[in-house]
Amino acid sequence: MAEWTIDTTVGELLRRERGREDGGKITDRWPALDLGTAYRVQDALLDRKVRAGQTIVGVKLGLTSRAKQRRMGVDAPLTGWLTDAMTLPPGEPVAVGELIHPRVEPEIAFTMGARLTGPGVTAERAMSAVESVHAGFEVIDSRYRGFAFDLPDVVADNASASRFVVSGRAVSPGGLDLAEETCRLDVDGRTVDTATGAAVLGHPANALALAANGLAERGMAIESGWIVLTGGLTDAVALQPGRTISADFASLGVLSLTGT
Ligand code: 0L1
Ligand code: MG
Repeated sequence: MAEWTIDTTVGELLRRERGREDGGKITDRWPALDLGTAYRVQDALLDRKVRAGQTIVGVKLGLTSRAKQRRMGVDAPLTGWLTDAMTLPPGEPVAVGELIHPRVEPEIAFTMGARLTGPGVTAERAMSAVESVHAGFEVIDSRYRGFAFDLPDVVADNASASRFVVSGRAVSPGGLDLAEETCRLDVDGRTVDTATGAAVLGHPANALALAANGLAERGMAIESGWIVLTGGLTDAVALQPGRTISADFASLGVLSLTGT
C-alpha cells in the first residue's frame, strides 16, 4: 500500500463523499496524521472543491459542547468550511439518499457584517462584527463508519460538514442574550431535547472568537458576509425520509427541515 499523504487523504475523503459511502478512520492507516496536518488536508479538500466551482460562504464550529465531545470521544472543538454547494434554502427538503447517514443539529448562526481577524479576538470584539443572528440547522454526514473518528480524522473530513440552512429571518444581535436563548428540538411533533446558547462554549460569541483565532494561525480571517455556524446546541438527530425536525428558538423563530 502506498504511503498516505495529504493528497491521497483528500482523494479518499472526496471519493467517499461522492460515492455516498463511509469507511474506516484515516488514522488507522496513517497513524502519524496530527492535528496540524489534518487542517492542511481540510484546506486542500476545500481547494479541490473551489477549483471545481464551489464558493466559500462561511465557517462552522464543531464539537463546541463538552457533552458532545465526550460522546464523540474527542477533547476539543474544531472548525470546518461551508460552501455554496452545502447551502439549503429554508423549507427545501433534504434528499436523504444523496447522503451517507445524515444527522441534524440546531445551531445559532451569525451573518458577519465586518471582517474578523485574529489573533486575540475576544467574545466582545467578535460580536461587534456580527450583522445578524439566525436560527440554523446543520446536516452532518461523517465520511467515517458509525461517526467513529479521532480528532485528526474529523478535522480532515471538514468537521463532517454536509448541508446547512439558516432562517431568512435576520435578528439584530443588540438586545439578544444568546447564552440564555432557548431552543426546543422536535421530531415529528414530539419534543426530544432542549438547550440554551450557553451549550456552545458558554456563549456562541466564544465560538466565533475561537474560529477567528484558529483561522489566524493558518493565515486566514472570517470575511464580511460569511455565515458562521457556531455549533450544535443539542444532540444531533438522524434524518430519515418523511421525518420532520423542527427547532423552536425563543427569539430567533422556528426552523423546520424534512427528509425525503
Ligand atoms: O458540527 C459538529 O458539531 C459536528 C462536528 C463533527 C463531529 C460529528 O460528526 O459529530
Ligand atoms: Mg454542527
